[in-house]
Amino acid sequence: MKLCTCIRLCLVMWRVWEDLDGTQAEPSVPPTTGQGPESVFEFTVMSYNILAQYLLEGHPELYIHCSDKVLVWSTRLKGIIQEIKTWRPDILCLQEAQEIHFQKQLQPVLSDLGYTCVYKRRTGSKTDGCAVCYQHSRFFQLSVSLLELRREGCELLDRDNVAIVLLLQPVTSQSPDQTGTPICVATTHLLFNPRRGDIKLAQLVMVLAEVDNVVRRCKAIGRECEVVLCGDFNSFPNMPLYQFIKTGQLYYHGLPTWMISGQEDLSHQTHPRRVYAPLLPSSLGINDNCQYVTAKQTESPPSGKLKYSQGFLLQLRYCPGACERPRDLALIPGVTDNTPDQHEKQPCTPTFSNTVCHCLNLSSAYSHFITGTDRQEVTTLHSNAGATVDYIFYSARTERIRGQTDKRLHGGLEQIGRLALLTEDDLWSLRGLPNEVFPSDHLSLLAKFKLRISPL
Ligand code: KL2
Repeated sequence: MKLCTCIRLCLVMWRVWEDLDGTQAEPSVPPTTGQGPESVFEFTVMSYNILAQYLLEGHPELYIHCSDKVLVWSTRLKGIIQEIKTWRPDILCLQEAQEIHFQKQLQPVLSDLGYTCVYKRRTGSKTDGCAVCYQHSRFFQLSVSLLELRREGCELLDRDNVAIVLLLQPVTSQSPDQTGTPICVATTHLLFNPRRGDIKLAQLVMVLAEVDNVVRRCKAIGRECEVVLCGDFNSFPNMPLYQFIKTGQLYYHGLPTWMISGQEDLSHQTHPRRVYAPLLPSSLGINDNCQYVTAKQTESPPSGKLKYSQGFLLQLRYCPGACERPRDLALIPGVTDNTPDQHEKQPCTPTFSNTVCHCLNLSSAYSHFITGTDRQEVTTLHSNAGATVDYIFYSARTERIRGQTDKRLHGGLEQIGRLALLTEDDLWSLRGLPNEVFPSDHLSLLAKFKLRISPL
């Protein structure tokens, strides 16, 4: 074996594949009658910021620890292709793909590997962008949205970031009458500026609104829809922007803008810039629930008529008062004692004003710690420090409770594996990033999911 191959193999071994199957046991209840047998569809998703060469060359101070050789584009290109070939993800989401390099060099190779690619360049003078590539033997593309996160006349949306939102239909061979739940795959690379979390949050709201729109279009035709949201969010774990994605709610009014992403600690500032409500002007047509406002919703009801809309009244149906059986109402099991189906509740209605919400129920494929330890993982590393800024979020399978006994897991994706990340120390022992093995200043993230497919 050639020495360089040997070194490569040894170093690739640093990243361990973790099987997570079996951690989410299905409660042992018989299937509801009427539902046929389920089959499963397994697929992998990679999110990878491949470091645009023009950005590398524009910020040499970030790569002073690197040998010249590992910074040459032709060398890095080979490494990036090798990384993709090693793991062959079913869905590949790229950030910082330089347009000319993507179109002339990466896409032809990806095409030969069986991928169909969608690319969106950043606006303005930026020459990199995002791409989503999927194995066309495994998915059928139902829709595509290419988003520009710059909007004229909106103070917080004045930067050149973009996003891609695809709706993919799994193609299954097991049985032709079984088509899997569609999967909405979204990727973005949010603004870098560590001081401007307000802009990152506004950009994220735009992406979530498009995802919500795709999900709702599916639901309108009676189909569930799963979500994978990944990319480089330029935000740290557990900081407000991250918490917003995971919990579905963020009270943002008054937050210092640096704190939203937590990328840099500016707590020493006595008069920090803060974000104030409303985050986005109503003219943008996106409400605090990260949903597009339809013309119908903005219309005010004719005067003297309907004071409360049907939508408003529907929101009240599960308020605590509405769920309590009045004392003099006879108990009819299953009717007057029923608590609402958790899934049917409307979790995306903001509890407070000055809050943004979404109802996508997202979990992170990574825990941000090396499994079983308290050592922090990182997804990127520059001359100064390592950090986690890249994520794969997915709509997780949740427990749906009907009455006291019937507990069933509902819809959602089950994560069944991931490629472990590394710690900052691990990466420094490999001479930092990029190096001979890892061709970008980010590591790839790779997660494997299982989708249960019921007959239509
Ligand atoms: O942090 V990044 O790298 O997600 O890996 O995203 C941005 C930064 C990317 C696109 O804007 O370019 C990098 N200092 C350090 N890195 C920078 C800077 C900067 N001033 N500006 C852009 N980037």
